[in-house]
Amino acid sequence: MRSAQTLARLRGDLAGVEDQFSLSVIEGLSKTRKTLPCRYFYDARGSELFEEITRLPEYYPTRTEMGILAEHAAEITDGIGDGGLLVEFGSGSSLKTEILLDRIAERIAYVPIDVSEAALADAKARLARRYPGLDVRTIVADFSGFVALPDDLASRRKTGFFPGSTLGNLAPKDARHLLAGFGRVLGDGGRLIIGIDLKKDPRTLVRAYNDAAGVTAAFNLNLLLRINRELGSTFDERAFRHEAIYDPREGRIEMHLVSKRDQEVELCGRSFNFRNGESIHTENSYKYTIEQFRELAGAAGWQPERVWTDAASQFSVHELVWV
Ligand code: AVJ
Repeated sequence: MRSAQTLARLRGDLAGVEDQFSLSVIEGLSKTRKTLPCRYFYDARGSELFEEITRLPEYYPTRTEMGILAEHAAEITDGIGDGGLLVEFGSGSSLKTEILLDRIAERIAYVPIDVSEAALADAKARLARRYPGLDVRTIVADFSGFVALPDDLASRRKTGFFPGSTLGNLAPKDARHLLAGFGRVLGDGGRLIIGIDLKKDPRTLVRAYNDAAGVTAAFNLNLLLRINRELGSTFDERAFRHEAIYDPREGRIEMHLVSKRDQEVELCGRSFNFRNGESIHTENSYKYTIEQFRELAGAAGWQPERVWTDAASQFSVHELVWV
């Protein structure tokens, strides 16, 4: 563990490095146990590889969640209500949302929130064609901060939508804070529909993050290529291998990039050393039981209501109310 002082000194050294990406990469690689933040997986190539992951036979979450949403769409959209507001946190392409919009588009307003202006523009154009009666109000923002909803819609009944088990990337404490933040955005009486991956046989979990075709490996290794391209570093991606392990104590899948040999990498005028077998921890994906997630939601200030799951109990979709 590094002391707060060491980190503060490191930040001081980084005074000249202004952008957030290089800052977090340098900070992560300077730790005794090296890390890289998983939010940087999603450049153009990474987003393409993630799309490919969602279609893999081993990666059950996406298709299972979509099956649950489709099967229970009537109950879920009942909760949104006529004249309601559907607020999606990190909406991306808004593809899963269509399962709900198919039933209620002309009776609600839809507020997709995403950091990518381009993704929002694409989604808005597609939705306008598909649902001419839908009122779409895009907001370019990072959903981890407070987002003010449009003033003229303030009195509407509000439902947040956060599918994909994206919450699983956060440690429980951070997950609790994010959930509480959603509550503050949606306000009293607000609802949240959230997709959460469930605990299961570790072999099934590990296979989902270490597929036979090697797509997840390419997705993980692409992070090094992105860092080379955007920060001018000298990573040789062939000198690292993808690893996915399940930690039953933490209840999480961990993805790592493991160095295949002793090596040195140059980045922003610094050099970083990797021992043979040393890992860079690139992602956590926490898994919950239904009860564990309801407890976490409760600790964040949400009242758990209905929960829907698939026949094999692989994935869950929860309805929460902010009281
Ligand atoms: C989109 C964050 C939910 O953790 O399952 C897929 C990302 N990483 N395969 C997940 C991911 C490796 C995914 N989330």
